[in-house]
Amino acid sequence: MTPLPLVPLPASVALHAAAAPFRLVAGEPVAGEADAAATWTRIVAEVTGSSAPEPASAGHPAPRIAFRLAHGGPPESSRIVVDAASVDVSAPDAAGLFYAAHTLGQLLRPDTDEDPERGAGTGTDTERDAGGLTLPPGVIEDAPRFGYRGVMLDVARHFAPVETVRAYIDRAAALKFNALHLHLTDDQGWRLQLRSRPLLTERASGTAVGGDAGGFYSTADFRDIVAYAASRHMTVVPEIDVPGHTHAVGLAYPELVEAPVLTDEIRAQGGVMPESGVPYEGIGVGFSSLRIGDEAVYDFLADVFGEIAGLTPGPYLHVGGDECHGTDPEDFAVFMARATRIVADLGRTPIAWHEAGSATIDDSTVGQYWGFTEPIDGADAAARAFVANGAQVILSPADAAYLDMKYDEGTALGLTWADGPTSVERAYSWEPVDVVDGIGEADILGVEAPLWTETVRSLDDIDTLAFPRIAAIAEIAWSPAAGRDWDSFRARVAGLGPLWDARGIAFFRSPEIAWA
Ligand code: TNX
Repeated sequence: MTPLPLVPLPASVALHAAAAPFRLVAGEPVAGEADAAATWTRIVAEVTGSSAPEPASAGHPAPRIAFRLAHGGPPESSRIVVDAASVDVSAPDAAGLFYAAHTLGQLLRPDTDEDPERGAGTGTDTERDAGGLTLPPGVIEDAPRFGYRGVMLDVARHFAPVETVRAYIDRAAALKFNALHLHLTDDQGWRLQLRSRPLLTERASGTAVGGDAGGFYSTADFRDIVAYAASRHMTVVPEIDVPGHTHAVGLAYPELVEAPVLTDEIRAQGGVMPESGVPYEGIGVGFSSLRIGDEAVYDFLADVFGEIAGLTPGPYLHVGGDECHGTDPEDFAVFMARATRIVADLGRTPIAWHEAGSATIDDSTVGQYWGFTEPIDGADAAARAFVANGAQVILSPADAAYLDMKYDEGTALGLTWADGPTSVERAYSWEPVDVVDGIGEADILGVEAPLWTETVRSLDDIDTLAFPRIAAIAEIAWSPAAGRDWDSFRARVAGLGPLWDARGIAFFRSPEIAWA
């Protein structure tokens, strides 16, 4: 039997196979929490392909579908009970109801009842099925494994307009991700307007990798993204990547940056050598640094992080700290200690890439591990340092969770540095507690799938690299470890093709999946 296309797999699914399904009726009213009811109405509209949700028509009896806030259960959890007569969803919070609505959305299927008496899919105006859709009867209980389930979008290598970010928020939230990490700055551009430092976007946002057009978010745009994310139960994690990845800062404030250091990696690329004061359009890393011994740099950080803290209510501010190949380790340690303390003093929790574990960072700093699923080069020791401080880690193993890797050698988009291409199976087949020795369940804040955009120029490009691997990471972040299985996953994700098509997602029809 074809399994239900549920991804991420809920904690428990008990279907009543022999019982009659619930048959949706177009425009029928939905009771309960308004936000979840609106989410549900929007999902039904997407699946039926109607541009606007059907208005509730007169003549309906009492609502048969309810989204209720009810005590009990961990945050974001829910209970769904479907029978022929009703759909009852209860949860302790609005996020739980929201995720349950998306679970139900994955379960909507065409009514296959051939009974001419019922006239499935046809009928009169008031009693017409909503596109002839049904929900299978049963009980689904759900709760997330990890509290932090992130996606990262690099808007520095290529800028993504607000509409694209909104679309990615919708896509990720539907898979129960609750954090959007925005990589807002890098060598190629500074993408967030700040009143305290206006030259950053005036002088350092105009271009992107390959000389493509740049762009930036006005503070109003950024607030819009934060609010839109909140409406989808996602928190925005802004990243200002320092002290490396800061060539663009030098276009605005040359006195704050060192001259580019030509690392072997940059030299090996040939051609695109970074030059002080000239926008960088290549994809090399590790050549730039803020001037670590200069007090003006810390005034800059206080301005930047202080202003961003005022623009976003989320608990986290990401300070970067990756790939400072040209920086002396002691200087790096001094810098990361001060940068994380500036964020902690703002009342926020700093996040840093795992390299910062080597420094005496603020104890509250969360580490983001981007080493491999089998750690090399001491990345595991760096990650353990955050836990030794009493903090947690976010796992983003590059050879599994990086959505910007090619699927196979033939993929047009993407990179291959993380131990070659990343198949869907590889993206799925890793277990968080098995990555770093000494880092167990309680030490893991969550899991994040970064999408770096050196090769990514559009929403279609994002879709092609992210889908279906983003669904694999969603399941690792959400579902109980015990129920996870590659063959089960590939069979379930196959059934999501029609829903993704209905949403306009340009997913990669990976040959690893027998698409419906
Ligand atoms: C490594 S992983 C980076 C990024 C690149 C990415 C490309 C990490 C913290 N830094 O600067 O964009 O590889 O896959």
